[in-house]
Amino acid sequence: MAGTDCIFCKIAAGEVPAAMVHQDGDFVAFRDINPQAPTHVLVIPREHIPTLNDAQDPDLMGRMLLFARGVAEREGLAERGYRLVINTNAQAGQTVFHMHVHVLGGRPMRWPPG
Ligand code: DGP
Repeated sequence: MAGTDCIFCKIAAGEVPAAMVHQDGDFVAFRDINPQAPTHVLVIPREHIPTLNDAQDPDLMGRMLLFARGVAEREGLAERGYRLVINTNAQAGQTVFHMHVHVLGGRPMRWPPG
């Protein structure tokens, strides 16, 4: 069920515009409004799952990971390298409570992340 007033549910439904990258029946990929790297794409499940802590379906989560990998491939990042990030809850900096995978690439990444 869609989260009422969830911005990412609205993007998935086409009710709020976003720079779409790729989508299928289960997932949507669009460009982050506040990019932190030359390529910064968000991958979301169409299903409203607030955080990774709420995820139940291992098949859906596995396919989301492979979908994100496919986005990295489409963006030409696979060989150079890219980073997938799932911020979960406040201390990790999650601000939108519809779980999402950040696909970041196009510049060298530091470790550890801040
Ligand atoms: P996080 O901090 O992990 O919850 O990341 C949320 C990201 O979502 C953040 O990088 C900015 C992005 N974002 C928030 N609102 C919108 C929006 O309306 N459109 C797009 N494209 N990105 C958004």
